[in-house]
Amino acid sequence: MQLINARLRQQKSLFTLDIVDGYFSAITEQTQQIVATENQIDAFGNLVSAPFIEPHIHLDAALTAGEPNWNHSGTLFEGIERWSERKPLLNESDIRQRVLKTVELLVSNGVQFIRTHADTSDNSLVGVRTLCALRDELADKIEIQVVGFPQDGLLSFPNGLALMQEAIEIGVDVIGGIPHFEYTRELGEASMKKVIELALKYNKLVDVHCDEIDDPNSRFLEVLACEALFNDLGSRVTASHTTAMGSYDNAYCSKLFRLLKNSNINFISCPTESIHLQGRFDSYPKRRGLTRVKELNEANINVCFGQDSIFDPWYSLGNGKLLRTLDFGLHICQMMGYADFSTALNLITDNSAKTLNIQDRYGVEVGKPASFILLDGEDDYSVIRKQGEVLLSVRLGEVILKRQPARVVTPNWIDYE
Ligand code: 17E
Ligand code: FE2
Repeated sequence: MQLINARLRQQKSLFTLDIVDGYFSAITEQTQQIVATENQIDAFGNLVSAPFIEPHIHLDAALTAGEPNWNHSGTLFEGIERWSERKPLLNESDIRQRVLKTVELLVSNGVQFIRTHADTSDNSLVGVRTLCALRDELADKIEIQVVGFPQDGLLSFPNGLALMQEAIEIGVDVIGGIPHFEYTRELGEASMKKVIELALKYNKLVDVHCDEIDDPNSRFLEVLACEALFNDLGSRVTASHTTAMGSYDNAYCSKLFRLLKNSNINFISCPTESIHLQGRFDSYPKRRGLTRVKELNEANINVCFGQDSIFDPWYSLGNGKLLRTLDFGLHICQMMGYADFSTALNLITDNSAKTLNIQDRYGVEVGKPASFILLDGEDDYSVIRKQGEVLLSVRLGEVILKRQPARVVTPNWIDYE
C-alpha cells in the first residue's frame, strides 16, 4: 500500500508513506504534489496522525443513562448511586450489546486503542468477565486494556479487596482505585499502598481515579505518586481526574509538582466530564473542577485527555469524538495559544500512548506497525478548528474505515473574485 500527498504533524511538505506487510517501510518527502495511480491512496494534502486513543472510558456503564433513574443533581456521587441501581440489572448480553455499539462508535471516530474501567464492586463481576472476554475477542480489530475499578471502594466496600483479587485472576490488565471515596483518609491512603502492592505482585499497570472531588484536602495523589516513585513504577502508573488539584493552593502545588515530576507518573483529565460533575457544591464563584492540565504539560509531566463516559449515569451526552473532548479541554484549561494549538493532538495521541505504555507499537515511523488515521485538515491547528472528520483509519496496514466528507452546496452569496 502507498499513501501519497500526505501531510505529517509538525512538517510543511507532502510525504509518501510506503506500507509493506503491515509496517511502515518508507516515509519519503515529496518535492511536489503527485497524481495518484490506481493502487495508491491519495491523501489530498490532509494530515496523517497516529490513531486516536481513548485512555479512560467506562464501557460497562455506557449507554445506560436514565436506567432506571436519571442523575438529577449532576454530581459524581449521585452518579455512583444511580449506577448502583443499574448494576443489579447487568447481564452478559446487555453489556456486550452496549460495549460493542460504543466500541464501534469509537472506532468510527479514529480510535484504535482503548483503556476501559470495569467495576469490581459487584459480587457477580459480570462486567469484568464480559469486558475481558470482549478484549480477547476483539484483539484482531482493536487493542483494549481493562482496568479493575473498585467503584464503591477497594477497602470500604464489603469484600472489595477479594473482588479485586478475583478480577486479577479473571485477567484485568490494570489495577484501579478510588481513594477519595473510601470512608476515611486512612482507608484512602491504605488503598493506594494496596494498589501499588498488587501491581508489583502481579506485574500490572495502575490507573487510579484519584481525588475526583473539589475537596482541596483530598491529597491521595501525593501518596500514589510517592509509592510509584519509591517502587520505581512511575511510567506504569496513571492518576485519572485529580480534579482536587484545581482546588489546591499554589504553595502546596508547587511542592507537589516536584514529587510528580520525580515520580514520572501519567495523568488523564476528562474535561467534558469534570466540567459537568465538579463545581456542583459551589454557588459563585464556581470552580471549573479540572486538574492543572496546562501546568502539568508545561512542567513536562505527561497528561492526556479521555471522554470518561458516553450516555451513562454520570454524563448523558458524548459521541465518541475525541476531537470534541480536545476542543472542550483546550477551552476549559485555557490552552488557547498558538503553541497549544500547534501541538494539541498530542493530548489525544502521543501522550495517551505513553500513558497506556504502548509506545513500542505506536507512531508514524519507519519500522512501526502501519496504524494511522487521516484527518480532514492540514495540521493540528486546522483539524481542531474545523473539527476535521476522520477520513481513513488504517490498522496494521489494513483499511478499517473510510469516510467521504459531506459535500455542502451553499447559495452563491459571496463573489470571491
Ligand atoms: N465513576 C467514577 O467514580 N467517576 C467517574 N467519572 C465515572 C464513573 C464516569
Ligand atoms: Fe472515570
